[in-house]
Amino acid sequence: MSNQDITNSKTAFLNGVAYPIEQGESILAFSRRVQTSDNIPTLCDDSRLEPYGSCRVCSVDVALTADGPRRVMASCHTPISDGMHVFSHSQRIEKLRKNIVELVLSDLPEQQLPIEPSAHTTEFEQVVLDTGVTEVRFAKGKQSVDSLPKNSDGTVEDSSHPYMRMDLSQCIDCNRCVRACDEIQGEQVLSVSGRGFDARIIKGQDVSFDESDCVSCGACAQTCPTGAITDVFRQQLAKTTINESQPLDTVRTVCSYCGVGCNLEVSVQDNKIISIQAPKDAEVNAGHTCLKGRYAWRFYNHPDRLTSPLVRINGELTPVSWQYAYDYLANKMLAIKAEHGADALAGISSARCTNEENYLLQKMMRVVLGTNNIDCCARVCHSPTAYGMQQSFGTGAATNSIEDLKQTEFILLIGANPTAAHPVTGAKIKQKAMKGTPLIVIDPVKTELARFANWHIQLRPGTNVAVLNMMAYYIISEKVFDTSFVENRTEEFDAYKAAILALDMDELASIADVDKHMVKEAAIAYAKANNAMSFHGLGVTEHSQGSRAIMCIADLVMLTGNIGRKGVGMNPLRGQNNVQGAADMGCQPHQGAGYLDVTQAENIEYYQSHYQISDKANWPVNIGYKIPEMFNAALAGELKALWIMGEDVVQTDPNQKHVVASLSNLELLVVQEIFLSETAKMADVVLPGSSFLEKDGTFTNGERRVQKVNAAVPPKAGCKTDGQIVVDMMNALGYAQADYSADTMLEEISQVVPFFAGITWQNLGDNGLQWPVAKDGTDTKILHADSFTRGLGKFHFYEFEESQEVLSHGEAFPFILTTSRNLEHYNAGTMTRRTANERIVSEDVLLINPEDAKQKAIEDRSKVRLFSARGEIELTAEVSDKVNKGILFTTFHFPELMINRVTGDITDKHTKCPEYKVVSVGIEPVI
Ligand SMILES: Nc1nc2c(c(=O)[nH]1)N[C@H]1C(S)=C(S)[C@@H](COP(=O)(O)OP(=O)(O)OC[C@H]3O[C@@H](n4cnc5c(=O)[nH]c(N)nc54)[C@H](O)[C@@H]3O)O[C@H]1N2
Ligand SMILES: Nc1nc2c(c(=O)[nH]1)N[C@H]1C(S)=C(S)[C@@H](COP(=O)(O)OP(=O)(O)OC[C@H]3O[C@@H](n4cnc5c(=O)[nH]c(N)nc54)[C@H](O)[C@@H]3O)O[C@H]1N2
Ligand SMILES: [Mo]
Repeated sequence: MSNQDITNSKTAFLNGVAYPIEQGESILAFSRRVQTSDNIPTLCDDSRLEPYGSCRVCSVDVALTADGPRRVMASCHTPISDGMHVFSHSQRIEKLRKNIVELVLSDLPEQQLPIEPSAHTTEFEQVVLDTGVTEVRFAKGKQSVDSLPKNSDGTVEDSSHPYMRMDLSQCIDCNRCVRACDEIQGEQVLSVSGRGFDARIIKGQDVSFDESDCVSCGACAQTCPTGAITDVFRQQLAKTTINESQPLDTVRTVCSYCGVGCNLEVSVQDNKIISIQAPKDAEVNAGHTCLKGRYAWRFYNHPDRLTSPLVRINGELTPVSWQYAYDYLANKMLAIKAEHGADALAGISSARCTNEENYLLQKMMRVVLGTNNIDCCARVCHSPTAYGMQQSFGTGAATNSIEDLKQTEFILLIGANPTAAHPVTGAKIKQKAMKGTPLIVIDPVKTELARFANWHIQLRPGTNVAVLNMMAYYIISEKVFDTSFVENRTEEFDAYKAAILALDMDELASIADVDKHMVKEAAIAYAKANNAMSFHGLGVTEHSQGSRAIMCIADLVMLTGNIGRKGVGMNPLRGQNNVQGAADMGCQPHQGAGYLDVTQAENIEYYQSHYQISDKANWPVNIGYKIPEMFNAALAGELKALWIMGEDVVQTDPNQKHVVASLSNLELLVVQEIFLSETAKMADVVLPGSSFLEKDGTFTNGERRVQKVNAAVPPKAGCKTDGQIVVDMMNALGYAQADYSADTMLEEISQVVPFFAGITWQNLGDNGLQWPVAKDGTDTKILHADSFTRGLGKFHFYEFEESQEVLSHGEAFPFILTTSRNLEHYNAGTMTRRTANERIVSEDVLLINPEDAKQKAIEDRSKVRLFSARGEIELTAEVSDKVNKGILFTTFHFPELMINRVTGDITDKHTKCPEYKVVSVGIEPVI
């Protein structure tokens, strides 16, 4: 752009050339945005952190006119302004930079100078190179290492952490690690102790990494410019495996743990993964992940990986060829279909697998085999969210995007523990709360975010409907609801209002064990906020009144008009990396790909014409089995064959004894897995699939964002992508399906799923697109902007009902157990238990209130017996005031304990989602 073209906009000059400036940017940000070759070097800057201005390497000359007097300013700190002249590489600036870098070097242990550029140059070494420093002219003074505490062998390294190592002799006091811990993760584990020359970074009260409260997100190691904090594995490999002369390849992909959908940058050499970091330009996670995404990936080439198809022969799972396995399966499945009909077969797909793989599995069940018996883990997770939000709004997915947290002025968090389960989003919520955004937490447990809440409504598990109705009561009776929104955009309000106002607040407060004044204050504050976002999790859904509680949240959102614009909305924190996608792709028994009701004539015709079905009599027209119904049907002998792709139902479904009995009664259990999970151990045929690091496809995160998954390494020897396995099987069953390829599969999906219309592999780009995506490729960040998908939003009233679990078993088993997850482990734990996360957390522990512990003579860290009407387990108790009297809490990650031996058969009335969150149990010490 010439100087004349831009005379109308605000401009500044960089080394004599004019560029337009943007409101509020610093000189550094300006110079990086206009991208000249004159890079300004920096040490303490990280674009994700607040400007710090301590290293002064980014200094530039600044003048008001081209020839005016110049002043030296820190570019990271100084705002650019109209007409400013910036000189980034004047002689005196270059000299200043050299001096600074030499001073920094003089403080560090002896370095080899000049630095040889290599493929693995650190950020600091690059600055040394860029500033042209080839020698240090200053005398070596007292070394910073001199003042560091020493290990017994005289070294200064802290190697207590499985993933990160700290060597402060390499520290240049840029404080990026401290700021990353504060500003990105919000953990405040790192700080600076001492002053001047003696200043050094400490963890907690100057303890080792493993003794500190570090949550191992790795943000410090990722930002450290020198290697003072490094990834252990990367460092080990540098000494052995990595070829230093060869640059590492990097592959961008999406994490396969939770539904946040963090982008990952995988560094690879010779088909081996060297490290994983978070790309800074990722819209979802902007250079941040939790320890699972960043570090818990070495399961991918663990020796326990399955590497051959296995068929049970004479009672033993025996390695066979793929062809043998396919022939065996095709014969068996076709024989079962011929004898018992297509509905004697069922499939469970995997929310850990790609959209394309999920789509293929439901296609195999519906199109090739002819049954709607297909479901996925959304059943045991957020099926009530999908159902409830469909009833209220017409679409069962998050209405807004996580980036809206930037705009919101109020947060309502119900039954979700995102600092453990969705850590990158959890950290964002925590940052907001720490900076003063009001927060309501409704949770029976004092979660980490509850500590930051203005109102922690610590209800009894199972009483959400009571508390949410109380909130609605106060919002209506205090007349703080949004009358115009209610009038213009909703229906059935009058009946709802009458029912709510007839409720007795004292009765509900006593049912839920909450203080009605606190509920009132919180409800009014929520209603009065200009823009409030609500988030919810399994503490809402996994209940007998799960779907109803969802509709109660939707009622509150409509009452307060918090829908249809930025910074508001109803946002389920979807669980698995691709649970949103698995349901979108039709892995549900009542809705096909794109959520079309499978029983409606026009939808049946739609699918039949897409799949060019000639034999229309064989097309399934009835709703298939939901997962709990599959187990019941197997037990009753009606279901004969079950195909499970990547779900460990034996460990994760409730009432394990019942699950095992059901699976044992099948004629054929097929499991597509990467490990011999508890379920795979029971299978007749096991097929070795591939992990997300070994395949292409797409995952859809909890904000409807479809993102590209790119293979970083090829499938482990002997394994195939899950998509290819299903394709092979479809062919073996006599259906011609082309080989698995992400882009052609996506093309087929975009023709069937209406809200994928404009999605192609090419146009997904790095940051994906949020559905619905119109044919022209326009995506949607906010749903229900001008009208709801169903037209008007619909109010629903439900009265609180006590769970049948408590009614039937509460007397004999007087404690209520609620089960959740911890940060370090993921669901069945097949993956995280095969990483060093196991060194950080190695068992499920049971939290018990101090009063209960005393009364039951249970000591902290002692073994207890936990029993219910279904079964019993023994585990370690931790005495904790995080739970109220009468409430127990644990996780379900370790098969040695198998917590689902004690959980029960009660399910949500509308969707059959299990009630994992309310289990009547007894407890006693093990003597
Ligand atoms: N580290 C890690 N991350 C994960 C997972 C993992 O296993 N480990 N799993 C992933 C999956 S599949 C999912 S679905 C998500 C789940 O993530 P979340 O939805 O956060 O699920 P949970 O932690 O099981 O439960 C959330 C909260 O509900 C509370 N709760 C229990 N009963 C009630 C109740 O009656 N009312 C209310 N209001 N709250 C209640 C619990 O105390 C808990 O704090 O996490 C995903 N992310
Ligand atoms: N007590 C209790 N139980 C619960 C819950 C609870 O809160 N409390 N929560 C429930 C919830 S929300 C959920 S979603 C379920 C989750 O239950 P699951 O879906 O059973 O749990 P995951 O550990 O995610 O298991 C997925 C399986 O897929 C395998 N896998 C991973 N990647 C791939 C792949 O690419 N291909 C193939 N073929 N396999 C792969 C893993 O090895 C693992 O065995 O657990 C439920 N169980
Ligand atoms: Mo889940």
